[in-house]
Amino acid sequence: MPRMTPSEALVETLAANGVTDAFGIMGSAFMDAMDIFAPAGIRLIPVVHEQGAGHMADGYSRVSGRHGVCIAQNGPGITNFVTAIAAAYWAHSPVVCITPETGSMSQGLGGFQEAQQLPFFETITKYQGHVANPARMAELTARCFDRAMLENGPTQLNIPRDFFYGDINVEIPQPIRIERGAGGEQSLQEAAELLAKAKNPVIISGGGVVMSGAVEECKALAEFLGAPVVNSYLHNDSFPASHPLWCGPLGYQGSKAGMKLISRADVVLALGTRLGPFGTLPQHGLDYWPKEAKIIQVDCDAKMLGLVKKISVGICGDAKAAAVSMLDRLQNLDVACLENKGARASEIAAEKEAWEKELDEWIHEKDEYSLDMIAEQSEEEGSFLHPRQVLRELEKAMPEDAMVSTDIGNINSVANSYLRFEKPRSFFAAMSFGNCGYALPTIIGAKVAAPERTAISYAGDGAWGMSMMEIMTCVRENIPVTSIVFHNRQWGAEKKNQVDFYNRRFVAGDLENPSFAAIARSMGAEGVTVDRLEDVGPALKAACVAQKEGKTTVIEIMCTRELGDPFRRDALSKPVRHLDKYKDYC
Ligand SMILES: Cc1ncc(C[n+]2csc(CCOP(=O)(O)OP(=O)(O)O)c2C)c(N)n1
Ligand SMILES: [Mg+2]
Repeated sequence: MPRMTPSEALVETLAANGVTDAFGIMGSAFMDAMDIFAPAGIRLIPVVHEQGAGHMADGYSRVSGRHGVCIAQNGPGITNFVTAIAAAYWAHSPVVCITPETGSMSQGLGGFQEAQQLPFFETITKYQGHVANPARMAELTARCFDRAMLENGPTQLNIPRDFFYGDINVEIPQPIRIERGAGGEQSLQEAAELLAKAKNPVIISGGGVVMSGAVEECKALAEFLGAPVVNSYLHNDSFPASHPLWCGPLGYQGSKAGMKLISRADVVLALGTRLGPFGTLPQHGLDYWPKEAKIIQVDCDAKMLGLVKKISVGICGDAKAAAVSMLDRLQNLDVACLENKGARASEIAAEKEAWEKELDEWIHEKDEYSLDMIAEQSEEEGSFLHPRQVLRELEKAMPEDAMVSTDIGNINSVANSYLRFEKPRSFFAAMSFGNCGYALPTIIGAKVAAPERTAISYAGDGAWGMSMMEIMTCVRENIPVTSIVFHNRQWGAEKKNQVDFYNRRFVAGDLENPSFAAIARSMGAEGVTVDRLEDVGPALKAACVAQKEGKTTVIEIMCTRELGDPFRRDALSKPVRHLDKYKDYC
């Protein structure tokens, strides 16, 4: 067996897994390995904050389907990763988080930058490899890479910092990539028979369709059945928006057309989705989940089957292989819904047309608070745009090859109705973890993996404040992106709860901001402020052209303080106060 140091074993295993980019901040803990990254073909992209590195690794993996890798200094560098790894966990991203730890000879003595690093990540990783002996460096590194792919999620490689040194004899393991099958024969047959009997089948195309590259197969199945296809929440890129059967996303601020159509389904095929609880909450006053329908759920993680929604058939399999198998089986069956295909096609077209018309006419929010804000702001100096109109203009100006990341916030959520994609691996929302500060670093990672595509991030002004320093990474490392900031001078999404439940008692909700365009310029990027509707589209288009020429641009759009529907009415209730001194706070 070849003789090498553990540092060499680590780096060789990274190379064997095809790693060409890693994100992080340098540190003494792993300097010995970092020293030989370049000759191994690995670029370490230095970031401003390790949370950014974790999100970049996430974005990198989401666009490429390859591993994202992040690494940092033991202790504080590693605790800075926690939020990003939790986000990657809920985005099902194969991120390998390398966490050098305090030295094995001093752990427990309370030395410098000491922490127990495994517990931090225990419930937000699919696997934790702890290098308890330097001779196992290659084996455990390889396992972290294998498991991240096998289980679609982040893994942690924890390395006591003294274990980078010494001499070991080791063979570098070859990656183990396990092919997934379509699922159990019997369940696939039951599913096909259910679909064959359906009069009104509807398909939910989920993240698994994107990850398994199953859009074409989903399309073939949908076309055969004439079934409307809705995107699962925040997977708007799981079916081409120009397709006549596409009906838009379910979930918060999703498509009314999709919701109405699924509410009438007798059989739902949930393809490549865990049917997460947040993604099917009532919206637009529609409690659309078809409680009487038979549900067929396909997920590659058997533990997700029937977890949230009652199902009739659960298929543990790859979305692509399962779609192919179900279509094959349907060819040999009498398929009831072929008889009413024409009528259903007209129904789909009519619902979509009605929703587009509603969106076109929905230029601002009409609730009392929003109307008050619009009136109040018309008296203020400066001009402020209605977010919905801005979002429509951005949609129209969006380049075809765009990758878009979105943050958490009211305007970002409203954006769900206006974000449409033609191809998968294009939309990177802050998924179920829902952390503000996600969008910019994630799109930077995506741009590193796909430099030929146009990278665009959306963020509200609050979330932007948490993440905007990574614009320095764009400039320093020549990773051009285009960032839209919805400047409404408030933590809007949370303020909406104070409007709905706390009688407009605003606590800590307002933001007096500097000019984000000026900050962008001082970081070496272009900065543009937009306060006229007609400038929105041209500003985005110009920034995308500049991006092709290597320029990062921040477009700050001045928006009114109006607010769309809240995240979730189900999670709050009207305040109850028993003590006299709080009696006015009801
Ligand atoms: C890290 C983190 N902190 C706090 C929250 C709670 N939160 C959710 S949305 C939101 C407001 C976002 O404000 P902004 O980014 O300005 O967007 P807006 O809602 O105004 O459009 C906050 C504070 C969160 N989701 N993540
Ligand atoms: Mg805001």
